[in-house]
Order: sequence, then C-alpha cells, then structure tokens
Amino acid sequence: MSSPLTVRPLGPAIGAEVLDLDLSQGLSPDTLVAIETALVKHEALVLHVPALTPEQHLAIAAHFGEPEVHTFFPNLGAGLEQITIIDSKLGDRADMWHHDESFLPSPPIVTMTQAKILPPCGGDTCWISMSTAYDALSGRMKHYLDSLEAWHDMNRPMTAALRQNVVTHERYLEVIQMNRRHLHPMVITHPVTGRKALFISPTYTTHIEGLAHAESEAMLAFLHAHCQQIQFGFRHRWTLGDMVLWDNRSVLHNAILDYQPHQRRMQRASVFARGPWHA
Ligand SMILES: O=C(O)CCC(=O)C(=O)O
Repeated sequence: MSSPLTVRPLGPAIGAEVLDLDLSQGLSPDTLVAIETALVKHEALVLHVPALTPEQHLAIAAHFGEPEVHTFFPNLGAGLEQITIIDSKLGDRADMWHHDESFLPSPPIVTMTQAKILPPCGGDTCWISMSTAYDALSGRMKHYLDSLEAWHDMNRPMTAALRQNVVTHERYLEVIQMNRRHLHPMVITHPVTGRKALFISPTYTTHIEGLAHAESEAMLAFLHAHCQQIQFGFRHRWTLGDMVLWDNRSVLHNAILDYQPHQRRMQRASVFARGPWHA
C-alpha cells in the first residue's frame, strides 16, 4: 500500500521531513502508521504542523505506546498531563548528548517536541544516529561491544550541574536520593528494523560493567568521540510549529544553548513501550 505522506530525506544517515501532513483532515490510522514507518527508517522526523493541537500531539504519542507523565517538568494539566512544557525561562536546558531517561529500566522509545516560542536565531537541536555509528565500527570492535553492559546514572549530570551552579543543593539532594540508575546492554537491537545501535551517552553512562576504571574510561572516550563524528549527525533549525519526533532507541540528541537571554519554549511528549523496549 502506498504511503499517504511524502517523506523527504534530509541526510543519508539520519533525518527526514514530511512535506504534506494536512491536520485539517484529522489523523487517520494510515497517517499514524506512515509517520511511524518514516520515523523508524530515518530515526528523526520533522513535521511542519503549526496547527497541531495538544490533543493531536497526544494522539500521535499514544500511537507509539504509553505517553509518559514526566516526573520533573510542568505539563498542560487536566487531561493533557502527558504534554510537558520545557521552557528556558524556567531554567530548562538539554545541552548535552543523551538518550531520554536512559537511567530507567525501560527508557522512553520515542520523544516528540514542538516549538512554541523560539529565539530570533539559535536553539537548534542535533541528533546522532547511533545505528550508523555502530555500523561504522570494525567487525572485531562490534563483536567485543555486543556482549558488554554499561551503567546509566541520573546522578552523573546532577553532579555536573551542581558543580556548574545550575542546580540548588536541595534539588541535587532530592534527585540523588531517587538513586535512578540502570545497567543496559551497550548495543541494543531495534525491535522493528533489527538494526543494532550503540546505547551509551556522555551524559548518563558512568562505566562499563566488568572493566577496570581506566579501561572503561578509555573505551567510553573512544566511543563518544567516534559517535560525535559529523557524518552521523542531523541538525534541525526550528520554525515555529515544527514538531520533531526521534527514536530514542536509535539516536542521541542535544539542544544547543546559544540563545540566552532569549526564550525558547517547547511542548513535548515521550512514550514508553507497551512491550520490551528493544529486541
Ligand atoms: O528542546 C529540545 O530541542 C530537546 C530537549 C530534550 O532533550 C528533550 O526534550 O528530551
């Protein structure tokens, strides 16, 4: 069956945009399937949807799984608790390479964020295809990494934030006491495409299980530098009303913080898998 949407790739490794999503026609099941197919293939997908309602945002999220009620961020309230507000005026920032909440046992599989207020320029978001980065490793390195696991710990960025004076000590203690950490495979297999992807980030990954400290540090430093090569990336310059969806199993992302003192406000939903989050 042909897709009801026209999808244009924005890069050979990662990124695409939908050219003709018409929300006045509603969101049919075929349209939702076409969005999912394009997302899984291109890993980050831009929709140009200034008319998107929060209800439609939630409907797209619910197509992928269970929309998350986020623990930390404010939301749109009654009936729309799963639509989170991320606003630089509230001190929100995400200028670090990360998978969303990889410290959870089952992290979100998809996140989708829409630009509501943008600075005059700047505030772009970048993604890295961790499947393309994995593919580019040698066969022997892939084989070595395939059997390893690494720890993801929310305390890592909190400690960095405390040192940079961007969180209060009270907030730091509150988060540290939650002790949110989890051991994940360093290479995960996508349940739909069967593609393998590296699952590590400089934000949350603290160490590789079973390696000596120096070995783990050296291996992670190599892998982070490897993944951040420009050819594995995709950068989106936002226009008001754009929504980008990303596949949290396949990509890292980083929202550039280069627009202060201007405001940047996003509305966001993230989605938990209804079954296992990776194959
Ligand atoms: O604001 C953005 O562009 C992305 C922020 C982010 O990291 C997130 O929503 O998970």
